[in-house]
Amino acid sequence: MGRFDWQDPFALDAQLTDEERMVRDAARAYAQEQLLPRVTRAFLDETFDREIMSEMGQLGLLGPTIPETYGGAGLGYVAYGLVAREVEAVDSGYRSAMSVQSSLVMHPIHAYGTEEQKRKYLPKLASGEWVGCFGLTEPDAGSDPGGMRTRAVKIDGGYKLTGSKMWITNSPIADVFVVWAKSEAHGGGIKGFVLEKGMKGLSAPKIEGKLSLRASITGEIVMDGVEVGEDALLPEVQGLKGPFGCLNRARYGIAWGTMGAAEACMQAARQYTLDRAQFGRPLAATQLVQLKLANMETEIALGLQAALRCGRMFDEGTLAPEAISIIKRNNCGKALDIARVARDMHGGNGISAEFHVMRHAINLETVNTYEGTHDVHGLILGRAITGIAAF
Ligand code: TGC
Ligand code: FAD
Repeated sequence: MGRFDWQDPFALDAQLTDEERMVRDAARAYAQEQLLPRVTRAFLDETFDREIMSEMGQLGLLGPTIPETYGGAGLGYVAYGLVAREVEAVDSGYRSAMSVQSSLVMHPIHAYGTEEQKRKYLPKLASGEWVGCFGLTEPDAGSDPGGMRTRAVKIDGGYKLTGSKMWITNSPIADVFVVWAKSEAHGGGIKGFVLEKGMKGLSAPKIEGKLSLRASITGEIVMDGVEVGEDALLPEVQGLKGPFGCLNRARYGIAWGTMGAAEACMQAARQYTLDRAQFGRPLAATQLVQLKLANMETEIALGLQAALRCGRMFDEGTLAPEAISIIKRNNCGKALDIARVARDMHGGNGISAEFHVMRHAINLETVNTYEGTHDVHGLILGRAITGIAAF
């Protein structure tokens, strides 16, 4: 029989390649040494340090699955997931910035763009010289993006875009905007466009006063008759499968990332209850506390193993979107429960920024909602199980 390691109960480490372990260790060192020391201040002040994108770029954490020819690291999806886990162990907002750049901006340009678009945008996005954002959600179209109102109208030599996008990660600091619009010239079908900061009619006001994901910057995208050339169109995809192809990747990364946040909360709760004594003994010596830790341990072990399996299937080309819904939904929901319980186990200290657990819990409220809410992923699975769409 083997020896039980509570920090790695199913020997996840042994299921990784040397390269994957190396990437994980580099991401862990960066997250713990460079991100952790500044996150509390950033969260309290509601600021995102733009420098983080350049640092991540230098380490090869942006677009890690994009081929090296375009500035990416040419890694597999397990390595991508491992990076998300390490970054989100510090803060879901930092993982957000990274996921958007990699899966929602670099991926569509790589998968649906022209050779010129790839050469123009990908190396600068990979290095963090440019920041990207992804505009799908609108004020009146969230869970149902097919109801979007943004329109692209054909003009001489290009298109004119009008509409607005809401809740867009990174938009106020973005240089590059991947936006989705219904295009008359394409039979009203949804097409992707790459816009650039400074275009006439384009603005991206910041959304202030978020109580969650405060270390990530979020804004609107307002397009007031933005005129772009033909070269702004992503020619290789039409319809919702374009944005969904990007979301598949980001949702998969979130399944890993949320387990990183959950692990951080569990480790904090374990240490806190070992150190803190009440009624003459450590809190960790009580049955209730041990049961809570055992529940956390179980959900994290299962969630990570499922994410790893999906990563291997992603690399083999056999992963179905519905399987991603299982892990996105399960791992977000479980991480949110774990963070709330860890907050409770810290007692009064649990509400202090210094102990990190409440920041994770309130961040995970957003993560449970974006990229398809917990219930919408339930409905995606319900449709797959019954053959009936209940949206
Ligand atoms: P439906 O009829 O199901 O599908 C329309 C077309 O899309 C195809 N498709 C997919 N393709 C690839 N991957 C997937 N996961 C796909 N899901 C659907 C489908 O085959 C079809 O293709 P075709 O060729 O037949 O046209 O579309 P629906 O309108 O009924 O969709 C319903 C539903 C619930 C599945 C969908 O609307 C949904 O997923 N809603 C959630 C919206 C969402 O996730 N928004 C995310 C916005 S981005 C974001 O939150 C970024 S946060 C980033 C961060 O900071 O980390
Ligand atoms: P709604 O769709 O209005 O949902 C409200 C509630 O109704 C939810 O509980 C939902 O589960 C439920 N509901 C919806 N439909 C049904 C149904 N048919 N049956 C039962 N219940 C239903 N979007 C982007 O495009 N790009 C980004 O970068 C981005 N970043 C974000 C960052 C943050 C901080 C946040 C909060 C959001 C971000 N989003 C982004 C938007 C996000 O994807 C949406 O908020 C999400 O898809 C939900 O849409 P909604 O907010 O309009 O909620």
